[in-house]
Amino acid sequence: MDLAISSVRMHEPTVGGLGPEQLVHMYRLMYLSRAVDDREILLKRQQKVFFQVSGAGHEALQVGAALALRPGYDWFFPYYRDRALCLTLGVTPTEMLLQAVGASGDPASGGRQMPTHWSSRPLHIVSTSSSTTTQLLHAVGCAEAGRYFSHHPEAAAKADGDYRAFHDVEFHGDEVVFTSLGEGSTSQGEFWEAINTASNRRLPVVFCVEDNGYAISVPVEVNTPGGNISRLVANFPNFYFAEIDGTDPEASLRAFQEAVAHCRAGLGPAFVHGHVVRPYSHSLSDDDKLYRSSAEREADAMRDPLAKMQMRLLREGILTDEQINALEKELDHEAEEAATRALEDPLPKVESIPLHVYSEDLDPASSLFATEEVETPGSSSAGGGKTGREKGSTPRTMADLINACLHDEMRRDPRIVVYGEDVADASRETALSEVKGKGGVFKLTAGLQAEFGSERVFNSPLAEANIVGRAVGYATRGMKPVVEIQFFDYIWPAMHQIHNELALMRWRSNGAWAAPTVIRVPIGGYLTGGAIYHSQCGESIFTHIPGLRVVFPSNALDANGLLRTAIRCDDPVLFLEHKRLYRETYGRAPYPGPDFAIPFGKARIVRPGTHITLVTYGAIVPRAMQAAQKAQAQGIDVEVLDLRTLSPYDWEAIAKSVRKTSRVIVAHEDMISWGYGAEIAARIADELFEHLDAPVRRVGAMDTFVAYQPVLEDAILPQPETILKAIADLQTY
Ligand SMILES: Cc1ncc(C[n+]2csc(CCOP(=O)(O)OP(=O)(O)O)c2C)c(N)n1
Ligand SMILES: [Mg+2]
Repeated sequence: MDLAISSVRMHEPTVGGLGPEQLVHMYRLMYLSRAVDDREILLKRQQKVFFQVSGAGHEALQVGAALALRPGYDWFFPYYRDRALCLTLGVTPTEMLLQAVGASGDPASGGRQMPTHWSSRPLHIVSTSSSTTTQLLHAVGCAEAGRYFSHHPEAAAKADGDYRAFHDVEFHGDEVVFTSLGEGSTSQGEFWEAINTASNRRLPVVFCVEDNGYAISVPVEVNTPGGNISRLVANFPNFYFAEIDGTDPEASLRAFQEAVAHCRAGLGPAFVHGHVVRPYSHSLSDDDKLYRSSAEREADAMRDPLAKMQMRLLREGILTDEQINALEKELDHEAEEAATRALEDPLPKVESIPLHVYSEDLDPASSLFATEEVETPGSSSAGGGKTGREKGSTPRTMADLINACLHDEMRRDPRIVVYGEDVADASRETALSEVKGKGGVFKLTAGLQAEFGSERVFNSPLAEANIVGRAVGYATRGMKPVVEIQFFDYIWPAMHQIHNELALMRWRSNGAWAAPTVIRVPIGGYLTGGAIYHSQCGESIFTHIPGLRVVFPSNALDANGLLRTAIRCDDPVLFLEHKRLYRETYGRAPYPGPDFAIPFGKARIVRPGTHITLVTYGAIVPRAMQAAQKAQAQGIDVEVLDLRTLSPYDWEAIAKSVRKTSRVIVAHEDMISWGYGAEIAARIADELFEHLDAPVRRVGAMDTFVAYQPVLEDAILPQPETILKAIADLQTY
């Protein structure tokens, strides 16, 4: 009997009962998974491993799932309990233990992630985090990307000069995406956001709920009304549903084979709910004796899938006692050997820490993006030309030039999709022939759906985590999602995805995966009536996230050139668009043509001066200019520096100016305390102290939210007079 792990694949539907070879194969995988867990627990007790969470009790369900799928063909977004799943897919015990000991050879993360935080490019296991449920939306976006490529195979072609040069695309028309989670995690909103879109778009996603009855110490009935998630999801359209005994590998295999067949046939997603047990507590940091009765724990032990399967093999005469013992001994030895190899591996080098925070392949600050040129009015055709693609001389608004950039880039790059709330012209396509189209609440995406079709430009559900989570999935497949969050004030439901997933994907996978995405976000106040929930800033919260680029243009031309760089670059970018600047007279510019780009990290001297440096960005730029003009009348010559991008930012430009003027103000619209200016001011004080003739000053909003009544709004937000006063004070210091 051939017991090699890779020798028995069962992704084709099995007919009749499983044969002895298949049953032994499953037992082998289940036992090896447990043996690796036990070895890891031993290493943890010896303090050679620093965390342990096991897959014990879930093995049968997972082996059945993995055998129904095709590693390296289908796609996988598992969670931390999925050791038996990943083992069956082809992750080796050595690879698992390399991660557990934090070795440099850990192929999933190079010593950056806890054990069981899976990732394997060859097997199509996309890097997973510790956050429960975020992976489900990635699975949804991944399935959408697979479908998109199969409809548009030309989009898979590589291209030089942008992120595509570094993202190979693989796809199969009948590929399936697998994702899993615990029953407690079904309480997360993102679970419902994921099944919403999978159902609505009939996506080939298999959702697997591994129901062990507890979320750490919280029993299922506390998380799930009625105690059974299958009952709650039963009315979602297009799904295949199965609720099974997840301690029975044969039942599991059959359910997953049917689920996968449903998905491959294009009928929609599948939901397999397996009831499993958790014999080892939640993790080694937990002791379930603290909250579970002994009767309950004993009943669970009776359902241990390993013990059950062993009994079956004996009962059906498939293996003798001796054969089982020999097999288990062999597998224990395999786990032990794997541990020895893992412990021999060198530790990661401390110098490697900054690697893969951002793309190592494409630097958005590089000269590749320096096509910036000075426009000479009248030098080219008027108003952007009839096609809107020729350079023009008619000044256009920031809104126009952002919209023009989106049109240009979508024409150029078939991997771009645009979606968000209200961004389509009309979701009901039949209306398109008679209506003008919505194209975003600020009209920034107007005409994109009409030009590029509903497969590339569409409305999302009203759910911000859904928007960003799906983008992560799209981007890991090599697509370029350019999504919109309708207002900065409502970005917070997406914060978990931005902070823990989007920005971290590259670093946590040690460069194996990345999620280059553009999130466009209208931001800011000065709207007269915008009030608390339509005026927020808060950019420093995002510049505090390693891995994320943050851009904040102050005028139409910069917005056009920086958006182009954002779209072509290889990192996730938060692109902040000030609502007040969208249609202002200030900062209009002629259309600069379809290849105009501005590198990140290059400030612009908006106004040269010699007495005081004023570092700013966004809507403060025109206000600072007003203040600087008034200061000039008082004999103070202010140099105004527009940072344009906040992460990276142009330290050289700041330092050069401060060395010249010896006095500096950092001004922004956001609140002063803990704001973006605090970091810049601290660095100036730290590195340029000997060049300063006065303390570093900050100007910003009061430490409150923005009020509705214009009198209050005016007082809360910094005005040209506020800036002028700071200038005058600093000059006389
Ligand atoms: C978003 C988030 N909140 C809280 C946690 C901490 N946490 C880790 S596992 C867990 C319980 C998960 O229970 P369940 O979904 O049933 O999965 P199980 O561990 O039982 O397989 C919690 C609360 C987390 N990792 N992520
Ligand atoms: Mg659970």
